[in-house]
Amino acid sequence: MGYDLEFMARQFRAPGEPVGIAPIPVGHINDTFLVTTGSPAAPGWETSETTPEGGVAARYVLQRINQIVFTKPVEVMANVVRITEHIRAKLKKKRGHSTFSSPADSQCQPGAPGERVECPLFSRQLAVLGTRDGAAWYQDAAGNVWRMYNFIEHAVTYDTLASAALAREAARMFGWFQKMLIDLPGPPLHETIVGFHNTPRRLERFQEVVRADAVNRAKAAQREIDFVFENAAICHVLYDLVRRGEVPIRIAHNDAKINNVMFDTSTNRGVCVIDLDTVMPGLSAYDFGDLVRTAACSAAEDERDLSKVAIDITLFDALAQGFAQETGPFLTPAEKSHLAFGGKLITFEQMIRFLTDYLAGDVYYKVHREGHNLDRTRTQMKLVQSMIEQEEALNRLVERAL
Ligand code: GN1
Ligand code: MG
Repeated sequence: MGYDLEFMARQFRAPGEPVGIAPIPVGHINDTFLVTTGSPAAPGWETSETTPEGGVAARYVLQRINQIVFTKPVEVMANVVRITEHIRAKLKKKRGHSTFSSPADSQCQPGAPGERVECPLFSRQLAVLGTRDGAAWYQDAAGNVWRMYNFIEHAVTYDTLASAALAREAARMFGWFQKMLIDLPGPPLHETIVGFHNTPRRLERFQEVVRADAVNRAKAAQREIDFVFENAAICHVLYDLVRRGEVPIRIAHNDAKINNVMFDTSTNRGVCVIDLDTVMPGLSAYDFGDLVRTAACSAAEDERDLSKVAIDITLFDALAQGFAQETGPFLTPAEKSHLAFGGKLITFEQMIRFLTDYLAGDVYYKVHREGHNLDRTRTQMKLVQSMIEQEEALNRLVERAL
């Protein structure tokens, strides 16, 4: 990579001097770094508001936006600023508080280990720290676009879940997120990735890649390729409903995978939703669907032992309840009756995306081993099969939850 990370960090209005910068190896798309600053009490941007520590902000998230994926990073940032400011402003009005115990390993001096700390709710949401020139992002000489967020302290993400209580809370958070954005003023958000959940189009692209078989991998994935063609009808259902105006388009997260929600380390309560680059017009079912894909099964997205991969009814039920708690009051009947279907759709779409990338030679997702995208494809396929087998039960659980 070879970026001058310290230079990048210095472009932003984080109070204090950067004293440590380390990669955070999460996400398949952007490059993410944790920036620690010294002399944290230096006067700076909104310090007392953005951190639970009352003005001693010390950790920040620095990201380089992947511009192969997000070709219009400026539009991404315009969306992100509107979204984060709207949510924070709404929470500020509510004046809610979040209480947690200060963990022993905290670098942010929120108090002695174990001490109860209280902070305003809005301060534990993502906020964009502008540059010293007042812009929301920084463009380096090579054209890379960088941004900085506050680091949400005393909170964790999970790549997989095994507890129904956490599943419920995760789904409640993504439901809450849709609710918070229902009254976002102004024009529609930019479509940061055009056709992101356009499943018919994803299917067409898949067909092209299979036909081209550019890196000669189709043979190794024949069973998976056949499965996609046999189940291709899944791709058209929601798309057709939207076209006929039968399901409303609203602001959705569109990447509601389980590790995009943060939980408080001491209470396990949901704190905030992160990874906002794909927040744009979408369907409620996309978010519920991505939750089902990533949280209704306790195996990892790239688990090789497929006997561990199946929809767990207890986790699914918890997701349905959590999501219904926040969205039940505003979803239309057509949205409600397609929530469970969203799980199958998004998982099938993800299977198509991983398989497309495998066949194209791993050009989109970061891969960490040979055949990584094919392993991911197989878990998604197994999940779709599991959802097809249990379809009636899943629909009933959503109905009951709503
Ligand atoms: C990517 O960046 P990350 O890991 O949160 C991807 C999602 C996929 C997901 C699969 C912009 O999300 O759409 O569902 O990987 N994001 C983009 O794990 O393509
Ligand atoms: Mg992410």
